[in-house]
Amino acid sequence: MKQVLSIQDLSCLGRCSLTVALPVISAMGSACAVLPTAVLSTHTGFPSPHVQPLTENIAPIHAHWQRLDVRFDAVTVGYLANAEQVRSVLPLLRDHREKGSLIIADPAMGDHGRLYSGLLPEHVDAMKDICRSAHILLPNVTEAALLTGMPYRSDPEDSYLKELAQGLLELGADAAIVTGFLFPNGEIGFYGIHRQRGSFSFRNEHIDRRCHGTGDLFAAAFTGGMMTGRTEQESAVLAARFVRQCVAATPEATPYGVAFESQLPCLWQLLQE
Ligand code: PXL
Repeated sequence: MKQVLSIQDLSCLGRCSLTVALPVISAMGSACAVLPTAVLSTHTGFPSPHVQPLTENIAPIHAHWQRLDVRFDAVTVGYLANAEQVRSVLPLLRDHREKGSLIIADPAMGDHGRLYSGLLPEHVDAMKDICRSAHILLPNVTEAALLTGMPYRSDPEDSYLKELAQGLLELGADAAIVTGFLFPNGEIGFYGIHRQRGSFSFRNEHIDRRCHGTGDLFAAAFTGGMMTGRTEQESAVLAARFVRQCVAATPEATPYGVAFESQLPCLWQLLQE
């Protein structure tokens, strides 16, 4: 059985980060270990959440795993609470990269052209170092623009996406997939580029229901797909189809996240196709 480590916050309410990664990666047949980097009463899309960073736990947990000689097939990293916390995750990522883990980074730090509430501009530079240690990057358009220094565009053309994705590869990853992009014809999709295998993209009917946590859901399903031996492109298509099914099953847009629970059995079916 494949072993995945998911490094991100535990938001007690609001279906994102670990509360999405654990069920999805498990349902796809991999064991999911967790490194909770902060506890929040809710994600930061709710007003004034209680935030307790757990930064001081990261190095001792890493040290214990080193003594146990723990290895993971993949290490995924998502939302981190502040720049200091981002920096504290780096030694663990570099260590596991050397041990042969696939490092997948979803540099979750903003949307709709802005940083998430509570994050400071220094977060972007720190996140660039995480991206330099990763094999695969999964940013949305906002995050890709922040990481590459390109302007954010809400209605970009293919040429802009291509430039964004190529700029991301310059950080050193093997592949970058810009997710959750709304095309001018109303479809939603992703644009990916692989250093050796070239570019790929995918479009889906867009359901106009602004749901929180779709990026986290995509990253989790993508990781689960990679652990079944699929390529980046195949895993991204699988993840995009799963996210769409989950959004379709969500009765209304609320900050409580995507109603993915009823779709977990369908995930198994998607894996059989
Ligand atoms: O879905 C990304 C995310 C994860 N974790 C926390 C967040 C957000 C986005 O707002 O606030 C705590």
